[in-house]
Amino acid sequence: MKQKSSEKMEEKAKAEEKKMGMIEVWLRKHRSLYNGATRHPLILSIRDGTINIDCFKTWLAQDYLFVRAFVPFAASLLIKAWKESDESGDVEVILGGMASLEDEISWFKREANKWGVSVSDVVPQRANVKYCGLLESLMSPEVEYTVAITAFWAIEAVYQESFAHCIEEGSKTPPELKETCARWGNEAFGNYCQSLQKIANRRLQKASDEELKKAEVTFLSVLENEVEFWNMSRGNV
Ligand code: HMH
Repeated sequence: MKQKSSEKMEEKAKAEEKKMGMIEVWLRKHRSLYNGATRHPLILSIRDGTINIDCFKTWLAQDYLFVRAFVPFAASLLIKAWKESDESGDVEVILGGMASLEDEISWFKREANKWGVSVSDVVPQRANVKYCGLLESLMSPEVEYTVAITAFWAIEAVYQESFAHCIEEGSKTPPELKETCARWGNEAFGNYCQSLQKIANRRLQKASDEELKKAEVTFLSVLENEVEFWNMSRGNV
């Protein structure tokens, strides 16, 4: 009897969490890892103007390759939204994100050129290979839309929060890096991340316990990969 009532309480707590929004629950639960990804020493060094420009160039070159791998992941997510989503509006949000990626790739090429970095000669480093491997695993049709959209949101949100921090009042970001920071730190990109978060929350609310667990593990995996990606750019491989 007692067993049953504690099970019931657990069910009730889970339902409460879902109502609140799983993303908010996870952000609270995993705050230190999330801060590790969004307030990394590399980001802090951009913000306080002490950045070693070679680290920035490494990041730029490696992120160009990452974004190229991010495009097919976005495409796979679009297919999942079309097939599995309960709301047709999801497709427009994802399609909007994909459309910006074309511009982003052109921007990377221009920016690299400006810094004397040759994008055709970039060799992916270990952390990049690993992160792109995660993206590829998430492209599998066996990965549920709910899990994939959670990952997609997390990937975009980490950059949004990181770079927005570099252009806040009082930041000392070098002028030549401000455009980079504004790419992800701007308000429109922030709103886009909010839309993704809303979609993820809506899906997670309807998810089974098993799906929820998978989405949470994937979220953590994204955060760990983001930290390693920043570490790599700083040269500590
Ligand atoms: C490593 N994470 C990394 N690169 C990016 N460009 C983004 C997230 C955001 O798109």
